[in-house]
Formats: sequence, structure tokens, C-alpha cells
Amino acid sequence: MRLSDQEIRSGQSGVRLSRVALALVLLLPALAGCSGQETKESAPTAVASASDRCEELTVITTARALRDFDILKGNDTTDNNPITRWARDRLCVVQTNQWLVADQDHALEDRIRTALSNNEPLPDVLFLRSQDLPSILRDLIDADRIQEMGAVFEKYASERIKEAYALNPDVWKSVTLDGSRWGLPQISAANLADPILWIRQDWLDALDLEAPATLDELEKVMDAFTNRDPDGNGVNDTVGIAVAGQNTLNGWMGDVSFMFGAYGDQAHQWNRAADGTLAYGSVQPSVKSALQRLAQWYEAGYLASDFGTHDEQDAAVLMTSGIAGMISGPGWMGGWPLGEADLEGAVFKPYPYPAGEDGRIGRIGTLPSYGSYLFSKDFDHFDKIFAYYDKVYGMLIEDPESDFSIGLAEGYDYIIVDGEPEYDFPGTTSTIGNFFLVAPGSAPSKAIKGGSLERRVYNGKIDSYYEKKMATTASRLFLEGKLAVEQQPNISHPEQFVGPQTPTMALKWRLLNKMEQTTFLQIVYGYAPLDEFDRFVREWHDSGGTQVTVEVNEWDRMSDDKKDDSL
Ligand SMILES: [Ca+2]
Repeated sequence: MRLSDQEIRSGQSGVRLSRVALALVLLLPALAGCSGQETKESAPTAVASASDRCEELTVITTARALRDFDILKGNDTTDNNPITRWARDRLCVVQTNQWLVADQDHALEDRIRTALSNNEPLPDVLFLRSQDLPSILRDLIDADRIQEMGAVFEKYASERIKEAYALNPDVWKSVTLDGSRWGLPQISAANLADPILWIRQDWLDALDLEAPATLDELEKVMDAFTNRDPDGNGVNDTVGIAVAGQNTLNGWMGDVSFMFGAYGDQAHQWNRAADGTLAYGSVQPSVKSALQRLAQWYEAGYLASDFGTHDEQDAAVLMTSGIAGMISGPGWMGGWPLGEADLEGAVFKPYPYPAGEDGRIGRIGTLPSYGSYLFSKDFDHFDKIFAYYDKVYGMLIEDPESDFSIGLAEGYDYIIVDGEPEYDFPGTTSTIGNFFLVAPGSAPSKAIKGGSLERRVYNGKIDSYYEKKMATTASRLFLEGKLAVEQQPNISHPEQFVGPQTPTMALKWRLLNKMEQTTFLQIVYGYAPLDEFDRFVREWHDSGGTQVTVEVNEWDRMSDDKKDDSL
């Protein structure tokens, strides 16, 4: 399965994410909405203390996966910080961490499996990211350790939360098994991970070239970037485009999804076929054509000679170190890493994708959900959970009445100067948002009036505190990248299989993936003839792929039935 924006959220490899990248990629804190001057006095500190208000306190346990960039200030701790204090004061909820794990190498998943095998109680609330959920959800259900959420959601969710899910019914698919909903999925920002084409504008200008509108024109630009010394140093030391080939050809930066999209099906994922069924992209004939063209690009020197060993960050480094002239990747790359590149004279510019021969354009899309909350079988304080959820959702839709209308926490993402919040100060961070017990992810785009926040701020609207925060912390290049994504709204093709691993997948998928990755790289490198693709397709089907396809479509029918019932 392809990596998602979640990989960035996980902070893997100790990558340093900039303030802007964090604020926007982490989503939750970034979407600390606020609008209207009338909310100035309603800072969280104004509420009465819990001992005054609460007849009783409800203790809710959770597990926290700590990232190395989760910053706590002063005397704050994982159990006592502005978010936990807010929960206590406003909701009479004491949130405690039954487990603390490092957010790396599936540590939380391992901890859950240990609890399952030792018959140890689970925390009341667990959060699993989209890429971790499929492998463990079925085991938790089979062990009868988590609650079915369909009726619970209907009973406790607020009207505006129900509306958000009605606008995004696909999010339920990630927790749906045999027609039941086994968790509460977050909603992801509709296009956060959707890629665009980043080009070195200064190289285009130096060589007197236009941005490409077709794949043929793209090849001409790549040829010039490779062979015409775009950096003017008299050395043949540049390539056309940075591609990350180590894990998948459609990774979270340095993807070639525009190439697959120009020919038809997205590789490395399940797509909706013309007959309505789900079909695995990598075994479709159009992928063979895309690989053929990639092999031509490789032979011509447009790709780095060792691109198959590059992960996403390696590919980005080709761009930020002045070796590559183009990279495909999400709009937020304008913040990090491109916006932080220390490269004299470099001008990065986001462009829409060029079209294939018949005008076809396509790219990968953003998963409907970042991850899901699962609730222990014995947990019964859903009134508290959904009250909490609704309050956090308020800030996501820029509710002026939200407790977080000016920001998440004073001293973290804002300070007060002369009675007004300031967002640009030394040590500003939005990672405190990771300490919410439950949070809905993002507001559905349709729930926000007046266009995306990025567009409003780009166009100079800085009225609400949230607009002010975005205008203060996001660079122009970041906003341009996000707008370039919006420019091609209908070309995204997200993964269509988001459910729990099927039985045959659990047994065979790792092997099938390996076979696929090896074959694709050998074809592009020119080590294997193009017809090796046909042998791969046969072997893929014979080695479990046919059965996996059957099971994936069984899941698809079940999750669609559920969706229809809810509407
Ligand atoms: Ca050169």
C-alpha cells in the first residue's frame, strides 16, 4: 500500500519539520479556527475551575504515541498540559495515558498485540492511523475487545458532527467489517496529500522555456534540464525530475502518479474499474505503457541513475540541493522542504500537471481518513467523548464560539500582546494539538463557507484570528502550492480499498508487493524487457492476487451496503 501523508505526521526518520509544515501537515492544530472580533474575551483561562463546576470527574484512559517533535513547555506533562486542563475544566473529563509509546516502528500496534495475548485491558480510547489500522482491526474485533459504533454514533453525535460525516460517508469504510462500524474515523482534508508539479522557474527562465502543458512538452523540458546545463556551472550535473523509487512509484513526495494518470490506472492501489468493481492498478495494461515511457526517461538520463534507492525525502533532497529541476509532490511542499531550501537563486513554482496524448490527466488522491478512534468493549462514557469531539470540531469549522477560537494554547501557538493574540514569536508550536483525547481531523471542505482558508488568506482576507494565524505562519509559496492543487480539482484518484486486511492479503500481500516493486524497477532500469510486465501479471494472479481481488470486492460490496443504509 502506498504511504500517505500520515507518514509525515508520524515524524519518521527524525525529519525536522518546519513550523509551517507542521502547522499545516499536522492539520489538527493548524485548523484551530477562529473568526470574528467578538470572541476576544473568551480565552480558555476564563472558565471556572473544575472543582467549582463538576459534580464528578470522569476518568478516560488512552494511549499516546509521542513524536519527537511533540513539545511541552514549562512544567507541562503528558498528563497535565493546556489540553488536559481544558478537558477537566470544560467537560469534567480527566484524560490519562494508560500507555505511552514512541511513535515509530508500529510501537502502538505491538503494544496492542501484547495486551491481546496477555488478556490485559485496553485503554478506553485508542487511535490508530490509517496505515496501521488494516492489519490489526480484524484481530481486535475477533477478540471481542472493541465496540461497534453505529448505534453509538447515532445516539451521541451532535447534529454538526453528523452533517460532517454525511458529507464524507467514505470515511466509514476504514472501520467497516461485515456491515458493522468498529470505530470512529477522523475526516481528512480533502486534498492535503494530492500532488502537483513543482518546477525550478529560474531554470525554465534561464533556458527560455515555458511550463509544459503536455507530456511531450514535459519531456522537452526534462531534456533541457538534463542536457543544457540549466544551472550554468559548465558541468553536466543535473537531472530532469526527482522520483522516489524505493518503496513505491507513488510515494508521498517524488511520485509519478501523473504518468500513470496520463495512461489510465493508478498503480500500487485499488481503483474503481469501468464495470464498478475494484481492480488492482498495477496489473492493468495501461501501467505497462506508463512503465515503458518511464524506462525511456531513465535511459535518456532524465531520472537520477539510482532513483530506485531513493525514498521520498531523498527525492526531495535532489530538488532542494539543485540537482533536479522538477518534482511531483503535495502542495504543502511549498512550506517544507522546498520553502526551507537553502539554494542560492532557486525559484520553485507549482504548476498543474501536463496532459497525456488524449488529454488525459490523473494523479493519486488523499485518503478519506487519517485514522480512527477505537473504543474498549467496556467503555460507556460516549456522552463525554462526543461532547469533546464536538468542541474540537468547532475550531475546525472556524466557529467563533469555540474555546480554541484564538488558538490552541497560550504560550504554544499564540501569545497575548496588548490584549491581542500574536502568532509569530520565538518557540511557537502547534503540536500541543496532539494531546487531544479525540479530535475529528479536518473540517469537510463543504462545511467551510467562503472557500478554503488558504485561498482566502492568499487573496488577502485576514479578518478572523484563524486567517491571521495562517497569514502569519504560512509562506506565500505554501499558499501557492495549495492553490495549484485546487486548480485541478477533478483529477485525483485516491486508494479505493481502505478496509481491514483481507485474509489472503494477510498471507500474501507482502510477497505480491515485493514482486511488483522488483518488476517495475527492473523494467524502468532496463534490466528486464517490457514484456516482463505480462509475466508479472500472470504470476501476481496465480500467487494470490486473484483471490485478494475477490475478497477486496466482497468488502467493497459490504461497505457500500452500509453506506447506502445510512443515507
Ligand atoms: Ca550544470
